[in-house]
Amino acid sequence: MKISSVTAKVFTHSSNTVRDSDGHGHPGPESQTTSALLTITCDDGSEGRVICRPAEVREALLERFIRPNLIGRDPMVTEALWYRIYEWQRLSGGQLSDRTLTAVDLALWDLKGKICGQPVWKLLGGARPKILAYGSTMCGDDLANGLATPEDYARFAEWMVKERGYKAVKLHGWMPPMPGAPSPKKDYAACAAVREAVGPDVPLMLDPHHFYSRTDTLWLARKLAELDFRWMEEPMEEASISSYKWLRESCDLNILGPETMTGKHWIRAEYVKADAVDLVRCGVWDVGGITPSMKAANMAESFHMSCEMHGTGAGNLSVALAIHNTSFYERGLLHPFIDYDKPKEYQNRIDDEMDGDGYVHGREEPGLGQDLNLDYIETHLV
Ligand code: XYH
Ligand code: MG
Repeated sequence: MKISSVTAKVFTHSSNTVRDSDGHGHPGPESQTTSALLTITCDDGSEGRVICRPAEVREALLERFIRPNLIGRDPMVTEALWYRIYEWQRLSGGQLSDRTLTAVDLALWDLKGKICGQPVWKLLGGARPKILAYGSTMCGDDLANGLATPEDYARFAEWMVKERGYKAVKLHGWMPPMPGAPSPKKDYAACAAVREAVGPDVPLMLDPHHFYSRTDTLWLARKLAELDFRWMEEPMEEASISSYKWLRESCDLNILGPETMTGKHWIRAEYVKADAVDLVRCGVWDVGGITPSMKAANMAESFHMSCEMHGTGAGNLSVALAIHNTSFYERGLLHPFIDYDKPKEYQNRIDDEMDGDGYVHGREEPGLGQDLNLDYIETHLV
């Protein structure tokens, strides 16, 4: 069996999320946007698929960097295929991004699952058939009854826990360009209001402004420790490993990371070696796919550390179900104005349906577990 084609189809669909100038998502008026369906096909007709951003799989990238490494190759050798493409990143002039590598790796794992007749989470080892999710809020905003005040956060967290069944909650604080952001004191006020609303036993986490100073970060970390928060992530530029080592040694709060720092599983090993974090952070779209995510997670396990997956979707869920050393699946981003459980037009089902007890289950269908509406995609091509 050999890989015979690699194609990307761009299609339109509606969205109710807008991005602010810093890239953070917020609720917005329904608008049209585009996504891409990457498909890797074998000579026996097997297909691996993933939804991604059009720019990540534009034709020039596929032709120059992806097809030369995949066409004619055995689809089962995901480790070899990942490495070949990864090594071409170095001299790609920055064109071959980790996100492009991720899209290819996820489509290859979907393909492997289809060929083997198994869900990817089981092929990876299947540590658990279901996992508790935490509700991960959108960043703060200035929308009336949205996430504009500490009381808004408290009310939404109470709904998440008491009505929707989440067993943990993570706040994204207010970030620029929101008025009054960044503000450690505002972040703390939201966290204190949420702790008051949900009680002392619900695990809470904070993902604040990502460019605080050491002193602002330490003040916030110490206040969150008083509220018995489970972790704080990415409060400072992650290129400064020594700042995270200093923070960890200066406070009692668990520090999670790195999330967005380049370097795949290698940089996560350096963070652990430097004693710069208490919990490792990894997301398939941050490190180049499932293949490197498993390496990061297994490294963390060797140090008895948790590896908490960043972001939602079938790829992150597959890894979270596959490994022992993780506690929650990040489900979101959530907002009072958005029905997260409603499938997008190109989905028959969302990737991460959650039951009333707060669990997201691994699916038994072969592949990543995406349930795509291919007819919709074919009839809405750009
Ligand atoms: O919008 O800055 C942000 C969030 O931090 C986003 O990057 C992401 O959802 C995240 O960090 N989740 O943990
Ligand atoms: Mg984060």
